[in-house]
Amino acid sequence: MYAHRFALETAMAGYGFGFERVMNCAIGEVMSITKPIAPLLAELEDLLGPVGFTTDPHDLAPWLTDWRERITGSALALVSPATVEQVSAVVKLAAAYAVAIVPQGGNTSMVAGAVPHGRALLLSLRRMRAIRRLSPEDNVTICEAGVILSDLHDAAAAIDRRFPLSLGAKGSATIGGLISTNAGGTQVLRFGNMRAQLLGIEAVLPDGQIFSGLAGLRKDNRGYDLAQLLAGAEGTLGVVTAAALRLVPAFAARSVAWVGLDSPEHALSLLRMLEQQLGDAVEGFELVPDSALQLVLKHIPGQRAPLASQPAWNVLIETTAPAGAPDPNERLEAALATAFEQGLVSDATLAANEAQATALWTLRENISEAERQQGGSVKHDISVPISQIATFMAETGPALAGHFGGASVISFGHLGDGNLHYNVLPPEGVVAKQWLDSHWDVVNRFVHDRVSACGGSLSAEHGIGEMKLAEFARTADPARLAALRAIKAALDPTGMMNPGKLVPLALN
Ligand code: 2HG
Ligand code: ZN
Repeated sequence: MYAHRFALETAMAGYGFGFERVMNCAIGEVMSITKPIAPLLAELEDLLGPVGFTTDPHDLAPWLTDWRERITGSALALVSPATVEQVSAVVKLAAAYAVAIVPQGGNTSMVAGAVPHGRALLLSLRRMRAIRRLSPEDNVTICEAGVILSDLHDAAAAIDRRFPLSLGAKGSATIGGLISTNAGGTQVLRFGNMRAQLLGIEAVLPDGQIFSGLAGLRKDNRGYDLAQLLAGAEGTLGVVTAAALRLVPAFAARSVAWVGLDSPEHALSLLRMLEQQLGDAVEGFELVPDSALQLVLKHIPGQRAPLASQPAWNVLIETTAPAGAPDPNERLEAALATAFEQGLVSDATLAANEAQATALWTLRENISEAERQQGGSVKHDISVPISQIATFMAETGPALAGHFGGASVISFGHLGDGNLHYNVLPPEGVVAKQWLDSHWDVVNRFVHDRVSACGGSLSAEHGIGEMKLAEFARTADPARLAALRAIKAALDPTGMMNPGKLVPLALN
């Protein structure tokens, strides 16, 4: 679909897999010239064996297209090392043969952050799935990069702890991918994003060295923080192989409510009121417009609307309580009753048990999937100062509809973080795919310009990947871009790590 803009490859056929010239334009340097590929593949096969190495197109195919099915790439091979030493050996071999490395976890990126192109090895971390340590004394876990998020949730629960980050893709997203994108999700309000959970990292740097920082120290001021540098780096500075992550106490009880209201302004007032009354018991506060709920009810089997009244806006609220604290249901119910009297809330239901609580979260967590089944959208993952959200929404939606012939917006998500998924759907009656292809860039620019005018960000939690690279380059402060490029060039001078993602090409 998209031409690959960053790796120029000139095949010089005739020698086994051919000679290729690779220019990594992401940092504007020639990575290397002319090396045959066949001996590299033979060495990788020797190193990793049949379980860890394949060039079979059927094995590669599922991992070459991004989750949104907009970009399909290619790779020389899929390599799946089982240890950090093997990752290091793979990186050294790739460097010696001037081949790029594209690390991949669950392939759930919303911005095509892990699609390889051309002369690249797709490096899957999915075989590195050990939870090396779970310590209730330290409140720390050491997890390998391929651990699936929901498996970590289960493991922490077994020792009466919690890993306090969750999101819709928890059944397939991996710890390495979550770190590499500095993922957010639905508990950032109380616990912060992935960077806030990170106490240390093990990673293979572009020269093949293994950096091991897994002591799980809560304080460590030895200069630049490599763990935080690799978090959100999208695999462009090295391969995250394991991490030390913080755990928090398990809660004794939770209360989950689905609340109907008239406007995002009311939702924000409700959040501030709940924070006053319930403090940091408020863990989740997710904005869901009726349009998003209707898509979920249409496309996801077995769902039903939580409220009979069909309000224009909803919020999903979760509060928790530790052992011995007052019943969170009673506290939330009382707070919502006050909100009702104040005219902030029009309708509400509280989950009566865990099954109902899970059913309410299922509605929220399936918005992306429902939108995908509807035919997709031009997605935006924006953040603006919280106080400007309501105005931003009130002005941008009608302006978009006017400008783009009835295009509509589904705007949902993490209101308390100032982070909206501001997704633009094609007008009624057009062929969705055609409309999306022809309007993608112009709709992006329209929305991002308004976000920039508010001092906001075009990527709150999904990263830049390949899909947002051009817009990032267009809108970013030159000083930010210069620093990004300098860091990239210092740690990965040949540009072999996930080229064409995150770091825009310098135009001289
Ligand atoms: C969510 O909050 C995810 O559900 C996905 O970040 C957002 O699909 C989206 O736009
Ligand atoms: Zn989100």
